[in-house]
Amino acid sequence: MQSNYSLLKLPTVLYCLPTRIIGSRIFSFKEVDSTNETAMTLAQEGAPEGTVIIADSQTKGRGRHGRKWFSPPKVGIYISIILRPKTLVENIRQITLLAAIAACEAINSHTGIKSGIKWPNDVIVNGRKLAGILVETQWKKEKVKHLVVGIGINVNHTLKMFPPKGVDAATSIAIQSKKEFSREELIKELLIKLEKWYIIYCNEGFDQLWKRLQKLVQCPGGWVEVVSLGQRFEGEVLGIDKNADLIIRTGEIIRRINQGRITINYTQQQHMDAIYSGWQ
Ligand code: BT5
Repeated sequence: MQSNYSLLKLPTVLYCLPTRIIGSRIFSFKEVDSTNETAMTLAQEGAPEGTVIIADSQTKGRGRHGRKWFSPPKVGIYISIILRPKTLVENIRQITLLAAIAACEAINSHTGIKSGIKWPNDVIVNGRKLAGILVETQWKKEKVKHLVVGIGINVNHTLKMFPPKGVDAATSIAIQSKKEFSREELIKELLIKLEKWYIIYCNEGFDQLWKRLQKLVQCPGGWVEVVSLGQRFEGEVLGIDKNADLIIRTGEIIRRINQGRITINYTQQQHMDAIYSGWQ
């Protein structure tokens, strides 16, 4: 682990977590380049499952495919958790959705906001991004050795804090609820939810999570634009299948998407209105 990071005193609410695995060790930093980077290094050094890295800010917070995660101090949650599930690397999308469910549930129960999940890794509210998940892994012969679940949540940001470019359609809990919230309390809630779903996943597989997703996924019936494996197309979202793939229908063609980025263009109602007005 990089040694030039200064550790912060752990918030008291995180001392006695009612969890067995997640939060067994917590490292809290003032600033790191990326909590995922720090967690990956610790995991390689043999840190136990459930080790948590928290930072007040990140200088190189990252998203998928080299994208950046805007991580200013004092307002956001930047957290990474080391896990060692006995699973194949092809199931990583399931873990991303597991983390999205936990983040969504923690935000909703703690703040009263009604956020939802935008496949594969966003928590959104009113079409704006509130949180993002980045799962990174090391594997051997298709088996996961360890993985890091990175979660970034915009908690107390004001609109003015977001940079004019590079953070499309972002929002925060404070913007949505017109109220500030304790980041520490929210972290506690998040870790409890993560542990709950992780134990279910380890014991029973993806089934229960898939059922929960049916309530939390934002765009079934919606019309989306998909960019996946260099292809761009539009279609109607039919749902998420039990492999955590997104199912899209474009006319007669049904596609299963296992990676990519979607943009929600219409709600189901707008989609129906568009079809209806096309008939006139
Ligand atoms: C993600 O990537 O959404 C995953 C973000 C994961 C961040 C956490 S923070 C703790 C841990 N340590 C890390 O270094 N990372 C994880 P992606 O789907 O690729 O979305 C990235 C895009 O989201 C960017 O290109 C921006 O458009 C937008 N974005 C960047 N920062 C944002 C923010 N704070 N709020 C909302 N949107 C943001």
